[in-house]
Amino acid sequence: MLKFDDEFIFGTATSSFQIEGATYRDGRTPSIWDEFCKKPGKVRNGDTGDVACEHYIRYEEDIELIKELGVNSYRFSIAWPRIFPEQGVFNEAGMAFYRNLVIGLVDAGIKPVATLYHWDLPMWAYEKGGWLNRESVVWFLEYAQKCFEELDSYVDSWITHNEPWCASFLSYHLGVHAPGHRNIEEGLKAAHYILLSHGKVVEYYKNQFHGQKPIGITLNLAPVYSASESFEDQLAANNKDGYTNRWFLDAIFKGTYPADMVNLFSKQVHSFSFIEKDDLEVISIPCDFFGINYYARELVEFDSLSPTLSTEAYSNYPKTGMGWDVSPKEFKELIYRLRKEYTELPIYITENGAAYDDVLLDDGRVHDAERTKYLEEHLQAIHELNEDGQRVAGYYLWSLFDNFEWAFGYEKRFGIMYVDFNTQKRYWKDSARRYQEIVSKRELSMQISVK
Ligand code: IFM
Repeated sequence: MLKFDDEFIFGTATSSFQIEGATYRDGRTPSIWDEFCKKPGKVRNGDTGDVACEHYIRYEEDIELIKELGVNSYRFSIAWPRIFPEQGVFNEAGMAFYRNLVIGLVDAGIKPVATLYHWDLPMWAYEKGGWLNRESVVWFLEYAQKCFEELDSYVDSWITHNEPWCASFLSYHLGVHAPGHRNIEEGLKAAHYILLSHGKVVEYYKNQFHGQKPIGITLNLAPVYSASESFEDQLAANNKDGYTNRWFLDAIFKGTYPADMVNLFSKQVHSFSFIEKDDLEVISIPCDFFGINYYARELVEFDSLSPTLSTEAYSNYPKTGMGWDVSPKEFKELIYRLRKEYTELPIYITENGAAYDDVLLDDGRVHDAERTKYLEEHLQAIHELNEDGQRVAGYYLWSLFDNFEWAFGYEKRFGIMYVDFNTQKRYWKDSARRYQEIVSKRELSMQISVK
């Protein structure tokens, strides 16, 4: 019987663009994702966020669902273009939605965790250079200040950025996410300004706003392993780790960028002058907790043609519907490493979950045994980590609903609630029932059968 103590937070997570829909309601203006969706070939099936899960109009019934699930906390994100549809123009109607949401959550006994940026950069900001313009730090601070002013009394904790790696490298270097640029120097610049905006916001919140709620950042981390013990494959693993993990971890926890990666990037980057004196001091300002989104390990081998000299290697692990390795053991190794090399802060797993090809049966059931197993295995890993004193303070299952999975559109289903996108009806998958059971008993007994 694996028991979770009373302080452990069980939660579930979503993000604004992925579930809200109503992209033109109440004064919202387009984000980079609205525009990206319109570009042929960028998002599967030409899917858009226009309707998504209609959470913007169904949020009250969704709060009921979260309440029935029984979790302690709900993590959501705020859509910047709803709050500032134009530069410097505050939109009360957009803010009212989030105020109603957090009040509804608090009334239902659910702790709201608000993420300020989960990738829906307003188009007006993009048109002024987006995250490649150092001014973006000022725009983001202005937006954050307004969110603190309006919502701080209801919100339980704040997350500045979700997965800066995706918002920078995946978006400005690899071109997979909006705005779809392919330039390594831009990737580094965007990462730097995003991290700087994080630091500035935390500094403001703690020193000027005197906010009392915990504030932190969420990184997506993937422990990287070498496909063989060859010198070349190990070099590949080192570089991939630098690109995915250390570039962000070192900046946030050590106030520096890893020298080996600066050397590697300098082959293609003409100038690092965008990194100004004192920036890294701001970026590494102490936070109150550290958020980690964990999905899978990475196995790599040498590839002389890649900028990091690495490419994905064949792995015989079981896979999720994204083709990602199911790897709870490596998740534990990641946490041990973070404790050893980076931080003593409370760690929250702010996302963890899996996409599978779910089938909605005529009786309204979805038998997602693989997702249920994935959930159990990762919760078991957390339990083991905590038994060993690693202090993982909470777990947010990704995701509450099937939703807009970025470049994959609605094709990949991560939800524990199945969403029929034709009717917008939500159905409890078996994994949702299982999570409900675990949360209510605060224990994980592998013998408990799935209802
Ligand atoms: O859906 C995303 C989420 O927006 C950020 N973290 C990873 C999830 C699954 O890909």
